[in-house]
Amino acid sequence: MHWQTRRFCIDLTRPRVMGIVNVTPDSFSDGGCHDDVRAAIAHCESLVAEGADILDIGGESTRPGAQRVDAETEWSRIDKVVAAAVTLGVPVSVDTCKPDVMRRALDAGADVINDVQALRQAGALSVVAGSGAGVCLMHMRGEPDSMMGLAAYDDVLSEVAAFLEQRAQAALEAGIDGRRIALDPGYGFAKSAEHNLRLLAGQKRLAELGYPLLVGWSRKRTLGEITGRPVDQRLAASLAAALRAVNAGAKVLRVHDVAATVDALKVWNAVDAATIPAVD
Ligand code: HH2
Repeated sequence: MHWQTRRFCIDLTRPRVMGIVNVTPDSFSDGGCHDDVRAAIAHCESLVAEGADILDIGGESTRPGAQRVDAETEWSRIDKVVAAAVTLGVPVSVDTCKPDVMRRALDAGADVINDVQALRQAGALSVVAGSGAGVCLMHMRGEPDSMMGLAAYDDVLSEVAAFLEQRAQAALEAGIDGRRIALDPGYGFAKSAEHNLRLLAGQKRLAELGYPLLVGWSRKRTLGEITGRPVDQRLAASLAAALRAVNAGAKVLRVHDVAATVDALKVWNAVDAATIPAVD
C-alpha cells in the first residue's frame, strides 16, 4: 500500500509518523511554542531528525472553541515555514480548510493537503485536483466553535464511514486519483470520549474502505478524561492510543511526540519482522 503525494510516493507497508508543526498562538497542546518563523523551522528540522516521515504544518488552531482566522493571517503564519520545510527531504503537508491557503501552499511546493473539513469549502476540491498533491479527508461536523454541540450519533462508526466514503467519492469525481487519498476518522472532532473510543474499537472497518487511514490521537482530551492527566502529561496515553490505532489498520500517525512514537513503532515493526509465517 502506498500514498501518492506530489514529490513522494509514501510506502505504507510499515506505519508512518507525521510530525505536527503548529505555527499558532492558541493550539490546544503547543500553542505559542513554535509561533515565530525561526522556532517553527527549527521544530521542523528537529522532527525530521527524530524520524518524522511527513511534516504537517498548520497556521490555524482547530481546537474546540478556537478563534477562526482569515486566509491572509493563516498563510502569513506559515509561508516561510512551508518554504523551508520543503527543502528537508520529507513530504510536507499543510493543515488547512481554506482553498486560498491550499493554493498558496501548493505553489510553495507542499506535497499534501490535510483538510479537517474534507475539501467541503467551495473551490477546495478543484484546487487539490489540479495539483497532484496527496490529500487527507477528515470527518468532523460544524466548525471548531460549534462542533461539540453536534456530537450526537445513532451509530458513530457507520456515520463516520458513510461520510468518509461520500467525501472520497466527491474527490474521485473531482478528478483526484484514489491513490492520492487518505481518510481520517477525526478523533476529538464533534465527538465525545465515548464516540472516540467506539470509533477506535471499530476502526478496522474504516481501514477497509480502500484508502490509507491517518489518525490523530496525540495528547487529545479523551486521553485526559481516561487518565486524569493534563495535556503536557499524555505521552504514555498517546502512545497506547497510537498503537491501538495501528493494530486497527492506521497507516499514518499524526503526533506531537515524534521520537517516542518512532521508538514505539520500531518495537512494533521488530515484532512484525519476527512473526513466523503460517505454514499451510
Ligand atoms: N487534529 C488536529 C488538527 N488537525 N488533522 C487530521 N488529519 N487529524 C487530526 O486528528 C487532527 C488534524 C488537532 O490537533 P492539533 O493540531 O495539535 O491542535 P490545534 O488544532 O489546536 O492546532
